[in-house]
Amino acid sequence: MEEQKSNKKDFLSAINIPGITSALDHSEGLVKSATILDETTSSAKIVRTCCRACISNCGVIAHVKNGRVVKLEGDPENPMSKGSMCAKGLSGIQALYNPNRNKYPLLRVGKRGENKWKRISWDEAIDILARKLMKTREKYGAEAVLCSTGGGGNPEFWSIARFCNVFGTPNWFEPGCAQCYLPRILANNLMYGGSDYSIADSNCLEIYYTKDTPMKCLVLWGAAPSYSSPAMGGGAVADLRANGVKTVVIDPRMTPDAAKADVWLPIRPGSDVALLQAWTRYIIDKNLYDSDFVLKWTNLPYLVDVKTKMFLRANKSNEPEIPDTFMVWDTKTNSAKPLAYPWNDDLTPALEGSFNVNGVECKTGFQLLKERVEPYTIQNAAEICWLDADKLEEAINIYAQNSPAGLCLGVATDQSPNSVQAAMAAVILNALMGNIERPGSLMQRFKTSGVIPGDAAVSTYIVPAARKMLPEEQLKKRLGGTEYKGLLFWWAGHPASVKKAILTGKPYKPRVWIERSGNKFANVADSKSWVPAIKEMEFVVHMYMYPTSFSNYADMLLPAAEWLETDMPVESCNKVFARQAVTHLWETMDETLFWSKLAKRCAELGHENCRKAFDPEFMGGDLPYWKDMNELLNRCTSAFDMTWDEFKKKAPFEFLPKNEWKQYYVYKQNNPKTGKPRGFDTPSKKIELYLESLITLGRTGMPYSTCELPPASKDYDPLPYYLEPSESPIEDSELAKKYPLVMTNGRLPFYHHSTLRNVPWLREMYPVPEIWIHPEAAKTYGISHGDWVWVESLRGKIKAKANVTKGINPGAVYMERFVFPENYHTETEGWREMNVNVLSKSTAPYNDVVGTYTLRGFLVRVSRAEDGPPKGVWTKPEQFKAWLPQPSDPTEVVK
Ligand SMILES: Nc1nc2c(c(=O)[nH]1)N[C@H]1C(S)=C(S)[C@@H](COP(=O)(O)OP(=O)(O)OC[C@H]3O[C@@H](n4cnc5c(=O)[nH]c(N)nc54)[C@H](O)[C@@H]3O)O[C@H]1N2
Ligand SMILES: Nc1nc2c(c(=O)[nH]1)N[C@H]1C(S)=C(S)[C@@H](COP(=O)(O)OP(=O)(O)OC[C@H]3O[C@@H](n4cnc5c(=O)[nH]c(N)nc54)[C@H](O)[C@@H]3O)O[C@H]1N2
Ligand code: SF4
Ligand SMILES: [Mo]
Repeated sequence: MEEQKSNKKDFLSAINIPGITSALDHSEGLVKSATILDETTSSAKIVRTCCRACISNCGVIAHVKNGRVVKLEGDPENPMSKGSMCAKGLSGIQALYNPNRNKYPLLRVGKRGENKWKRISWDEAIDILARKLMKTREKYGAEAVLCSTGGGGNPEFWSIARFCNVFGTPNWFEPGCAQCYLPRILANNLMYGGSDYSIADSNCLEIYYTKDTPMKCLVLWGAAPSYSSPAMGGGAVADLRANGVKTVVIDPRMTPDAAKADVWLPIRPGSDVALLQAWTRYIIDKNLYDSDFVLKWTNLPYLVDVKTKMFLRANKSNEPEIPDTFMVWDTKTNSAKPLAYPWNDDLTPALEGSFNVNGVECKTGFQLLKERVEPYTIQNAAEICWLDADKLEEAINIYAQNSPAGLCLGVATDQSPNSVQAAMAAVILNALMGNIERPGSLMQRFKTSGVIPGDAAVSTYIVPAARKMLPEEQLKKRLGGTEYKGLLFWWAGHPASVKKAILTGKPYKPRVWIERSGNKFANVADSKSWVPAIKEMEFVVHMYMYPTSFSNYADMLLPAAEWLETDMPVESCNKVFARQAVTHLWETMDETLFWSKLAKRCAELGHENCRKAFDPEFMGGDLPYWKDMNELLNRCTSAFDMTWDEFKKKAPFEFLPKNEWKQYYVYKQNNPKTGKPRGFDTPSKKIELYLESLITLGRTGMPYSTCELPPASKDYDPLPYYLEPSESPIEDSELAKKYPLVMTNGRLPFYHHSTLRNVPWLREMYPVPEIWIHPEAAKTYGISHGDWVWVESLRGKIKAKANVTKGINPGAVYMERFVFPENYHTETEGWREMNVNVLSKSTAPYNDVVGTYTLRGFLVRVSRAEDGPPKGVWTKPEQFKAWLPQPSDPTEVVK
């Protein structure tokens, strides 16, 4: 306990929230954490590792004494975190040694929710579970097994998809996915084939060597890296600003990044695509775009058959390296002509216009885009988005007049049914200005190390998803899979369709559920609506580091390892690092191993595909399952001709010098097979701003499916369109009378999703969630700063503490998801009290491509609560003492 006290001062001085502290000082090392060494740790063993308390992978130096971690500090060699760590990471010791950790596998003995368990061995647990899975498969089909994972922070996201593919169930989901990142990476993948533009997810590797980039302007659109990527993106953005990069922030709230922006646009939540369209219209109208790049390297000059919505083709290619030949309108000869890839100087293709080609009505892609954005004048967008028209125009000009620039989306636009369209519109805005693959732009195809062998869409995880293992007939049974084919990019299911199937039994009923993440009730929309569904399940397993509210509904609890107990290679720009276990506690297990053990037991019980998944010959190029972690890790580090042990000793090291790793203008590189420029990784080799492949995806599942699927109920739209939120303050005046405020959310720097509410240091800093409300609105509803308030939507009612601030759009309110471990075994179960997902919406409309539901931008009302905080909730520092680490805990010395 004393040790904890003495370190707390260091902790508070070390936490890094760049915007809150001095943004300008970041390069000088807010957390040049070497300075926080003290005498209690100086004789300790030093272990170099990487944090994983959120989706970043900050470099960490752990101090270990007698096998016990006593201190954490940032690793200055990490090119992205540069020696910084945030509050979440620095409090890792309190998470690791938390007395409430899941320590052993447990089997329920009392009634569900009674919290009575018996300890069993891992072998027993895996055997019981494997038998249950096999029986379910035999009786109802493998599809009756449902798995779910956390997206944010699970170090091995794909291990669950892999198990499902091998076992034969198409049904797993993640509460992020269509609500997080998928819309963005899908749009980037289909439109140009490279990495996306999302700093908040610790991407955009262009920005980390901040002195080298010629970037002049950065637009943070619904992204708050100083909160969501404090030690990495937040720090880099602060350094860029210090170097003179202009910033524009589009966010309903005055975040630390907004506070330092050249222009802040406090947009109405959920209205982003209207604003994106207005930016496009303005840039086209005023001829601000890079016309040479647009003409030569995007597909906008190609002619589209207005009726079929498909491009006219002079011929089709069967070679993946060689694109089809498309038609353009040649203004010199006034006729349609094929344009041989990549360009023909003899032609003068029209960028805009409508033409008749042999009786077929055609328009260029550019013309269709121009018509699409036509309604979104500055004035209209200002009205729709509740913004000041002059500020809006100023913001566009800052972006358009300061190239090279980057326009970055965060997760905000992923969280409404208009998600994929926002992601597409942002690619369009980057591409129109030529901000792709040039120095100073966010969208790049830099080289990678090969240490991450995955076949997965997102390659920060070492476990590949083994998609081909899922039989075609099983893929066709994926709940929501036919309608929302964009999910195929992540090979995932649609949560709302899964819930419906459990409740109705149609088209069939999932019966066994393995869940492996934090508190699901905090992360899924309309969380109350899940309760009857969970109760329907015959068998529920929860695998996590701690029990959560979800554990109340489980029949088996499995103890997962904390990041300080796990091993994994980590890539960071042009360097590789080793996350290495610094200790092992109780009987916790790295999940990367758990899923292979489960597959092995199923194989022993007669599951043929599970057996084959261990056979290197059968798996061919795909990674076979591993009997232990060393086998997997050795395979990964073989990319460097090293064993994991050798790698651990050598790491960190550069896998390429900075200048070779950063490759710009990849599209201009010669492709030796064709003798032509390599182009972009799209069917046309051009940037596909008119996204024809979205139509193909909706009709067939290609290019992501392993077989042709039946078409979705309607074609996906190849151009972005604006969809007004279904609970609209503008169009539904009856509803808006009852629920007048638009609710939104955004990251808290102290927590990662539902996690860490059991960490004393963090709960002391932010014990209960605040609702941000503008003084005008607060006055209207009789609320003062610090009041307890009720917040209600059509779906439920929760409490929050009022933060009355001018830093929010007057028509909007903001609060985050929150859970209370101190209440897990009470009536409210710790998730019903102050969790904004009690209010959010999981019913239609869904995004047409990926099925996104409404986490942000729905309507609420607020009123003063006379009776103080919810029952049982802890707010005082001394209350958290119960969660302090116990010095007597067993600890294994890792050699
Ligand atoms: N209203 C609203 N809802 C939201 C959001 C929002 O902004 N507003 N955000 C959405 C987004 S973007 C996301 S990504 C989701 C997040 O939803 P989830 O990912 O379900 O969130 P958590 O389960 O809280 O976080 C996952 C946690 O898993 C833990 N973990 C790490 N390693 C392991 C492991 O090996 N095994 C197990 N079992 N667990 C491990 C980590 O603590 C990690 O933080 O929530 C979504 N829900
Ligand atoms: N501390 C912490 N860091 C995290 C996480 C965490 O839970 N905690 N989660 C990780 C994950 S999984 C993700 S996806 C990333 C997300 O990282 P970010 O994209 O930065 O996520 P948020 O802070 O949720 O949302 C960004 C901003 O969008 C604003 N916003 C809300 N509604 C709207 C809107 O309608 N339009 C616009 N333009 N802006 C809006 C919010 O006020 C917020 O400031 O963060 C990652 N990092
Ligand atoms: S940002 Fe914080 S929690 Fe995330 S990896 Fe870095 S130190 Fe850990
Ligand atoms: Mo996320």
